[in-house]
Amino acid sequence: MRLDVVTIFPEYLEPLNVSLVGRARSRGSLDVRVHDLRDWTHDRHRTVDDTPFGGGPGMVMKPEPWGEALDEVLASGEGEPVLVVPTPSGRPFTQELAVELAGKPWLVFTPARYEGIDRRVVEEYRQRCEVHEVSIGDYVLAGGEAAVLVITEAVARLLPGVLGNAESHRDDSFAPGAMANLLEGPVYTKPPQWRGREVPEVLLSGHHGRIARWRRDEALRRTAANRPDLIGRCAPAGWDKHDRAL
Ligand code: 6GU
Repeated sequence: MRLDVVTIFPEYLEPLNVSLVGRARSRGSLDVRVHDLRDWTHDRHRTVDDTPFGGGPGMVMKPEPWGEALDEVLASGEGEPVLVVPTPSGRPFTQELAVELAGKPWLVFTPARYEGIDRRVVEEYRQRCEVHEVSIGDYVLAGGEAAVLVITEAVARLLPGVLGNAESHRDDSFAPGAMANLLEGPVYTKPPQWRGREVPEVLLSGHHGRIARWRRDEALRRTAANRPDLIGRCAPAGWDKHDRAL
């Protein structure tokens, strides 16, 4: 998969050299290219923003540098690019959208600063390619770069060969399947006793059916406590059959 990021803070994307995404890059599963938006300005001050028409606070990113940058980036590869525009006004980023984006060959991110990008830019590129305006949650960041890191990590770990164990996203919270819409429960490793605290006995029992049932109960408890909004989206019908199969 190819990823392009156009930003006025290229150094903000340094974490893409680290950990899972960094490894995916050095192994060749990911081709990441970070571009400085100011390379497509032509004035002495490399201006990327201006005051909003209609008045109001803050500044708006000018359309011309974005247009020149995206024209050049989109022309630099073959295949269908998908534009991902991080914005607090976008559609919520979910695991479902992560899975959808992980199936695309080429993502182009346009993280903005200030009050956002002149609206005509999204309108222009909607006519040329698939565009997703995406928000990572109900809070406001100073810019979209952190959102690009979030989305990239969620997508990269779904790519074939990027996670060590292909099974490790089967049980993810929000993954489809029997446990869909339940948060993951607690996990334990050795030693079996630590500071007087025991690992729940059922996990040492070797009884896969009982373990599956216990994990589901814990997952339900956590979901009810932390995300009561998800409980209504659970499908309990398949649960017992799922447990007995294990
Ligand atoms: Cl994608 N951008 C900004 N600036 N703030 C956000 C966001 C994105 N998602 C949630 N808040």
